[in-house]
Amino acid sequence: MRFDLLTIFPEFFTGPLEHGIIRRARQQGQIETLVHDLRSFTFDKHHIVDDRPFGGGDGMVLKPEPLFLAVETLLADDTAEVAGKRAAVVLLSPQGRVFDQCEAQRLADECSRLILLCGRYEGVDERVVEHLVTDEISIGDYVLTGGELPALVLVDAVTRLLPNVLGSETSAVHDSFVNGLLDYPHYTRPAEFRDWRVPEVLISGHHGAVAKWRRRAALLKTWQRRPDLLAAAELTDEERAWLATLSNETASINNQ
Ligand code: 9D3
Repeated sequence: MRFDLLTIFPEFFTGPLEHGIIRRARQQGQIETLVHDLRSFTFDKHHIVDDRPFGGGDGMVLKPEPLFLAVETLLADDTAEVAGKRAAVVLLSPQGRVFDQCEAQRLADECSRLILLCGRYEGVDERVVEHLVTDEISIGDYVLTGGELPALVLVDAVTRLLPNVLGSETSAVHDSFVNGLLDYPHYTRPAEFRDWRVPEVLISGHHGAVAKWRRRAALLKTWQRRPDLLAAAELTDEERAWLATLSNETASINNQ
């Protein structure tokens, strides 16, 4: 996968891509990350990339010309093209579809290249959205100062899903969210720390009992914190019945 990051703050990306799994994926040639300064696609003395909004109002808007020139220049270099895979032109913006694991998987599967446009200021000229961008993505309902951090989130989430990036020991197949539930609690040594003991079943060496405890613990945590996830999760009839008993117990406590 080739990532092209288009930004007015290219230095933002020196550092975050140089650690851990992303760094290893780069060293092994599974991803390429190229950072481009949007200002280098201007021709005026001051390298202006923004202007005041037509119709008035606060803030500045990213001009269309540098963005079109940059993306069209990048697309003209098709050396990393892969048959059957597309290049996505992604605008990171608060108006985008909210990014989730499904979307990360879709981009990892469908694309050989992601051109990531990092917005700044109040927004981007709408002609960019209509005629250049293929995917408009937000990372959640909170206000950031620009699209750079969201672009890094996307690089991270997509890279770890590419073939052979994760070792078998940390395979993405076992991901929380892939089975539709939150993760179960984890413990390591010591078995007792400040009077707090690790659940005995985890020390028992009984693999079947451990698996059952983890599944129940994941269900319980999901029910407590993210009940919205349970609707789409694959649960057995027995598990649904057990969750119903939790709801009934809570209801009877609330009604006391
Ligand atoms: C007053 C209207 N605001 C839109 C909700 C203005 C505005 C806020 C923040 C315009 C741009 C930004 C900068 N944010 C992003 O570019 C951004 C973002 C975000 O703020 N939250 C979650 N995902 C993303 S992706 C890009």
